Amino acid sequence: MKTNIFQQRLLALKTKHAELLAQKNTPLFSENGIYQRHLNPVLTRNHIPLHWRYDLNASTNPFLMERIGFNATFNAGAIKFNGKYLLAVRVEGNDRKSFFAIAESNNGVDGFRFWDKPIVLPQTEVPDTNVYDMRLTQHDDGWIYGVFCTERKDPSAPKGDTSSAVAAAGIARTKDLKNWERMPDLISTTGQQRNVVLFPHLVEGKYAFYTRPQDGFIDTGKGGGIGFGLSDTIEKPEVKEELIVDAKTYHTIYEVKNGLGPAPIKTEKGWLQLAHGVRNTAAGLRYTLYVFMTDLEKPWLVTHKPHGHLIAPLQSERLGDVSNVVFSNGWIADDDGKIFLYYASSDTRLHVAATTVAQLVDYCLNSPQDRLHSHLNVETINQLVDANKAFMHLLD
Ligand code: M1P
Repeated sequence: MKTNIFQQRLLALKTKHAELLAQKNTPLFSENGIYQRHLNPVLTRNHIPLHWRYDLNASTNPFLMERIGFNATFNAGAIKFNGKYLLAVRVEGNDRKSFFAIAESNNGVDGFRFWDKPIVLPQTEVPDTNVYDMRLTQHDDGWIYGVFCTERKDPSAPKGDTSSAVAAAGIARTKDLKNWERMPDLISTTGQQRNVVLFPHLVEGKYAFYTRPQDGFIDTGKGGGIGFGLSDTIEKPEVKEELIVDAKTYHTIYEVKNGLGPAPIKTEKGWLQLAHGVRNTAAGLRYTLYVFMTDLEKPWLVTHKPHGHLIAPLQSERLGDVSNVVFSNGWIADDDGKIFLYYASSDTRLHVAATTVAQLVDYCLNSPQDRLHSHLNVETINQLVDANKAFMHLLD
């Protein structure tokens, strides 16, 4: 009887899992013409390998029940490696702990499969309680760096406070994405750090980091904004000074906070940068994604910044563990100019949007800026309306 249950469930689980992994993705019509969403998420918790979840021994698991449950697959770093599209996925267990696991696809839009085991991340002297949101950078020094958030309980929290935490930038490096060497956490003098990204080149002979200084674990306080700082070495990473590249600003989509997404993409016109902006609403925080461009020689100087968000949570993306959130820390630029932008929705599952370097550069160069006041933004709309007078027949 029990063997029967085991066998029936095994067949059903294998069939459903194989169907999910074989699911093809389709680009959707793009109303804005800037990027194409895709029909299916590229990764959900159901993509997680069965051998991570089930004890497959019929004598110790006669009902073939899940022994280890997983809650979400989201916020992934991304890199093209040996011709494959690889994601360093934030996998979150039912126990709330996140870890990293590599998933691989041949085409970047479907067929993502996790490697055999999650990444084994070496620890520093003070072990991480939780790790998340790894940004991958192929650095000129030959290493692939993963910079991520490491979170630990705040040692100065008063007795009974079981929530206060300290966030810092953890750093690990690899040559094959399988074996990782841990470096010390980044030292900075500007409080807590999440959303830290390593720039791919040395700047003034130093390792360059985009940072996100903030006073507390949740509150940005006086801090906030996307920062930029230099470290003499990567073996003892420390930024002593941080310039603010893109500040949080009143009545914008990044009023409460913002943070850089993946490492920037180099183009002839400048560095393409992807970031998230956060604003408050009666329904809680709303996270959207925006793009801007920085100077080629001075990657801390913003040269172009289209108004508002590029991607906001839409339809079913709006629902999940942390609703009304899109977040990205990974994109891949192919040699032919295609860009696959991986974004997670509501801290639950991972999607892909496809675009090109040419489209995002055009978007940055030719979209109006947010002039920070309604009446000025109306002026901008009316300038377009007036310029379009000669072309109105096209809409007949
Ligand atoms: O829940 C939304 C996001 O919140 C944090 O981002 P930030 O530090 O910018 O507020 C992170 O925990 C991120 O992983 C999460 O998606």
